[in-house]
Amino acid sequence: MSGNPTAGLRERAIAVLRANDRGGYTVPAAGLYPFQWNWDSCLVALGWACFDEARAWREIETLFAAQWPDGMVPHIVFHRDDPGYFPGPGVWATGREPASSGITQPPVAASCVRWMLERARDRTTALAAARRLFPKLLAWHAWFHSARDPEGRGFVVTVHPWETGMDNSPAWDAPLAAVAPPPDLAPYERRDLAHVDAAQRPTRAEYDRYMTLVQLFRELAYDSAEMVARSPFLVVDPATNAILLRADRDLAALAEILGERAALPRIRAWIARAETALPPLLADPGSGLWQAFDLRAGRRLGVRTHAGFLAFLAGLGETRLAATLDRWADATRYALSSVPAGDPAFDRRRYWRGPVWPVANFLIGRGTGESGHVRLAARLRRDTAALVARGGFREYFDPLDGTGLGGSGFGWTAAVWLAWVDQPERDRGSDEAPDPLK
Ligand code: 9WN
Repeated sequence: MSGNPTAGLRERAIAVLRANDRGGYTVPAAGLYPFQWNWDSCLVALGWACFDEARAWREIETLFAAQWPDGMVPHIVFHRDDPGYFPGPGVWATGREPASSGITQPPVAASCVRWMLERARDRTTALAAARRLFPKLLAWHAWFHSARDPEGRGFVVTVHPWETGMDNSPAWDAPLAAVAPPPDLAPYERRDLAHVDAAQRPTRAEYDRYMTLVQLFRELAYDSAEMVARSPFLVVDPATNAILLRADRDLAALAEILGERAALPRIRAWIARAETALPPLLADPGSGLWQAFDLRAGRRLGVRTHAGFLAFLAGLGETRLAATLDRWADATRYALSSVPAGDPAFDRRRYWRGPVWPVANFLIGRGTGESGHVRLAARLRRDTAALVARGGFREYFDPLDGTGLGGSGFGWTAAVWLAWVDQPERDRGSDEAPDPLK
């Protein structure tokens, strides 16, 4: 329809995924991110599932082909080398086949597999793929709940900002300040700045600390127990924990559907432990916002970021958190800024320190919608639609004027369009249902 700003975007989103397809896996953005990233791939599969289900399943299976013997699924798989990104396989030097990094990323896979299975038109292919994936998903979750929660306390720990997927979030400023780059830190050259304006990326000081941690983990031969024992950066990330709890619930649902009932007691125990441990550890008493906890300093960090709203995705968002979200959204032209406007850390164009991320809007929108806050969910969806219609499939956006930022032709932004923004009402929660806030 002429005059409709969203006309043609479905076709353009499909074209983005096809252009980023490297044969079995999808790069997040050509040039800037030339490999397979863990949570990008799982979310991108939701986009593929809207027009090519077989290809969607292949995306997730390709990722899990790089699973480590201990169950860990790496944050990057280097199917082939590419000089356009740093640090590449030679720097990580994990000695794995296929080559991969030695840290992980938020575990969205089980949730994506469940969504894909429940919507599948081709049930036979979907059931077969889900059956193959189930033991691998279970092994990854088991790794999280043991290697990253060795004392069984009900929360998992994170050893590198890259594991959170929200690299330069202001939540990591204090714990990262405690990471001292050694005098022998190997010299390196960043490649991201060849693709994106430096004002929209992490700083040199942050990269020095990212690389200090990589160098340490390499020296520790990527031994999980050693990494947790020795990493100077050790945090409880609200995003990773909320996503894992949600993924555990989806894994339990998968176990029911697939007849894998023997796994249920174990999964239910993980869920029960997390439900008890997470709210008192992470929720700010005033706002209900989940905030990162610094285990080395022994304190909740008190830093406000959009990650805290993922409590909804975990099924643990309180009513006062919805009121907090409402106020936060009102403070910018486009919701949801990654840091609240007016906060001293707010930096409208710098990556995870202010911009709106469509992928975060999707996860938070899902959670709020399912928790009954449908007006908030509809708002996140509407603003995401407006940003993409205005600026294209960018990595992130300025929350004040909507300028598109970071990478272009971005995989998970296209996927979020296909799997959420462009979906019929039944798949995104009714915009008309009663809102508990009203
Ligand atoms: C480091 C690919 C990834 C995302 C992360 C995002 C960014 C990488 C980087 O890009 O991180 O893993 O080099 O900046 O922060 O969430 O998965 O899109």
